[in-house]
Amino acid sequence: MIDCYTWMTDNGRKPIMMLAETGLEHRIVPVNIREKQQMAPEFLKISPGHKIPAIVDRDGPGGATVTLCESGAILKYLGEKSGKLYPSDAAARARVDQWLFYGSATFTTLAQQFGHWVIRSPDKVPPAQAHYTATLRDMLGTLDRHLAGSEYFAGDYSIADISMYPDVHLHGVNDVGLADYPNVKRWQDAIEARPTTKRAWEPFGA
Ligand SMILES: N[C@@H](CCC(=O)N[C@@H](CS)C(=O)NCC(=O)O)C(=O)O
Repeated sequence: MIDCYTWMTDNGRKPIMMLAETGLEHRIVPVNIREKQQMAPEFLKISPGHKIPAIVDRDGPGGATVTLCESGAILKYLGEKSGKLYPSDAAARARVDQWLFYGSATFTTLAQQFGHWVIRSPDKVPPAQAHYTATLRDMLGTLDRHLAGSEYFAGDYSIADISMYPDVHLHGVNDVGLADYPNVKRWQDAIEARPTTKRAWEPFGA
C-alpha cells in the first residue's frame, strides 16, 4: 500500500496520474497547502522542504519502507516499481529522463512563477508579468517543436508526459490558450481523453 500525500496542484496531480496508470494499490492523503498542513512536523519528516507531493511505500524494495518527496523522483520510483510508463532499455530511459527533468526542473518551476505573477498575485508587477508570460510562451514553443515530430515526449506515453501535462493543462489551456501550439494541443487533448487522467483530476479532500 502506497500513501500519497498530495493536493490539487500541478505537482500534486503528477503522482495521482501515475498511480491511476499503474494500478498500484494506494490511498490519497490530502495535505491542504492553503491551510498550511504541509508545515505539520509529521509531514516535514516525509518532505523536509514542506512540499507536496510525497509518498510512503511500506512495501518498497526488499520489504523496506520508502519515503520520497519530489514529483520527478516519485514518478521514476513508481515507474520502476510498476514497470509501466518508464522503459527498461537504457537509451530509451535516458530520453524519458531528459524530458522528465525538463518537466519537473524547468517547465513546471517556471510555469509556477507565471501562475504566481500573472494569475494569482494581487500585486501586479508589469515587468514580472511580461517576463513570465514570455517565458511560458517560449517553453510552449519548445514543446510544440518537439511534439511536431513525436506523438509523446519520448517514445510511448511515459512519466515524461505526466511531468509536463498539469501545467500545460492549467496554464496553457486555461491561461494563454494553445492556438499557437497545435502539436501541444493535440498531445494535451490525447492525454486529457485518457480515463485515468479524468479520474486523477477529480477533486478530493476539499
Ligand atoms: N520540485 C517539487 C516542487 C513541489 C511544489 O512546488 N509543491 C508545492 C505545491 S505544487 C507546495 O507544496 N507548496 C507548499 C509550500 O511550499 O509550502 C516537485 O516537483 O515535487
